Amino acid sequence: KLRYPIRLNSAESLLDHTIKRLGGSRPCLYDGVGTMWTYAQLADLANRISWVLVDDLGVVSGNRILLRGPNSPWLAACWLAALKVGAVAVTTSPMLRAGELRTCAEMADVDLVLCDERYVTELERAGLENVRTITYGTGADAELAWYAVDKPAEFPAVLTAADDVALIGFTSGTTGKPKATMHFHRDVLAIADTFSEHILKPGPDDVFAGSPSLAFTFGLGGLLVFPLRAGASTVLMEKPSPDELFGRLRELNASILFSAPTAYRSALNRIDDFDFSSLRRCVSAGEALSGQTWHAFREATGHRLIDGIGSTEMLHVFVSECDSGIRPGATGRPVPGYQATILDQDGNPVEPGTAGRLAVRGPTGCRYLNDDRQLTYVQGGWNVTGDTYIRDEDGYFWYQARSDDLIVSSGYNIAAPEVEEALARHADVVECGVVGVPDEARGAIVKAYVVLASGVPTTEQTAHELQDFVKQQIAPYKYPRSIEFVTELPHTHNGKLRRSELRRSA
Ligand code: 3SK
Repeated sequence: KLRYPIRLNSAESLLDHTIKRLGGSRPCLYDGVGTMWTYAQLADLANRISWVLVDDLGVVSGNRILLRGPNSPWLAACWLAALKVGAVAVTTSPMLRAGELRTCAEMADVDLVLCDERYVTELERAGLENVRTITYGTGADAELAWYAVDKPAEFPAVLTAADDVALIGFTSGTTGKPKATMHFHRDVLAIADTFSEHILKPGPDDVFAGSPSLAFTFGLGGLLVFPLRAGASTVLMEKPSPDELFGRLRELNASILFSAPTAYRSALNRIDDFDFSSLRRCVSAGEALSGQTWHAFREATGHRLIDGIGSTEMLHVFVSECDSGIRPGATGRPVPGYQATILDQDGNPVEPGTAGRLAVRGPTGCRYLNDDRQLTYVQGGWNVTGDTYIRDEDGYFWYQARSDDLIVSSGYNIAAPEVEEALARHADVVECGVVGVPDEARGAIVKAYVVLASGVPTTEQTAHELQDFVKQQIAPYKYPRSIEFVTELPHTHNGKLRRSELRRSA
């Protein structure tokens, strides 16, 4: 069982304690374009930002600071500073549009926004009232650098409690209304001391790399928390495509890679262009990894992909396996520190071999902010996920399907109703229904069935116009890659759309 002191500031543990242990001159963050930050340099910047937050911006413990920007050393420093001053870091995807940003800011009751200077337009469009925005980054106009320049390089971390909220992360709900999940300071360390410690087993010489955003807790753990906890270094590139990332692994000397099955599958098509020889660990999560992809990757590279399932609710991965413990096609067994079971519809455990809902408990757990869905997610002490699994006699967990209307496409969770809502705002759309359909490259893609207003041509041009329209309304990765025009949609007796029927005909 993990034990942490009652008073704990996770940013202090990750930064100051690592520096005490290993010294400040070790490499810490590489931005992928020429600048390497040592631990001392990152601490210096995070401390100066901490002073700005407290002295210039009046931040006090418990204030919520929304962070917006792509992966970068500045984003990492802002996140660490927010935690150091006892505030709550509210991480958001840089792809969010104005309406989505407004929803997140309102749900989290945000007091301040720290925004990458290149990402302010949508934030301005969001029109947040009584919320100050400070821009950060390396450009001449970025405000935070100006405030920080004459601040002290040391900042004594606020003595937060282990159970104080450190972080709010968002996850898309099945209704399209996002859910805000709260995580304590001890949770931040617990994900490193469970999955990372037992499955990745990192040391100071490891170099972490990957493409997930720090706004997704998968990326936050894999590209920031795990490396800092181990005194290792990490590469924070801005939105690298899989090809770009895989093409640079050797040059970056990357040893631990965080990616998704879609990217590993696409790498297999061009395997001779990539050099995976510096890697020690390849993590695959965010969507189901097939045994077929696992074997093909092993054959092509010699590496055993490490599959894992986690959730924003649980902060990171809770079922996984490594080395010779891996069974291709199975997600794995509960990570040490976690327990997992399969429950039937009434919440009772089922026998091995029977499909049911995966439920988990351990040092982290679901705490929704102000959301009734807490009552369905946590039942009898178990966190009941939205995934259907089978456990075999040996305790391995095998993924079967999503239990709800969430579409997992290239690792992105996309709520069907949210895409429907965006499409339905178009004047030519009378009605629409959105489902996920299997796709070899992406796991699934978003498909929309659309009833058009009379006289509107059912052409490719109309489909493109609708796709562009959706991209303007919500984060572009949510747009329907496939659109089929129909004359009517199936409904239940009380008028609800029958997505299950659309799924069957897809
Ligand atoms: O499996 C996932 O989707 C996930 C979500 C959050 C954090 C970590 C993971 C693997």
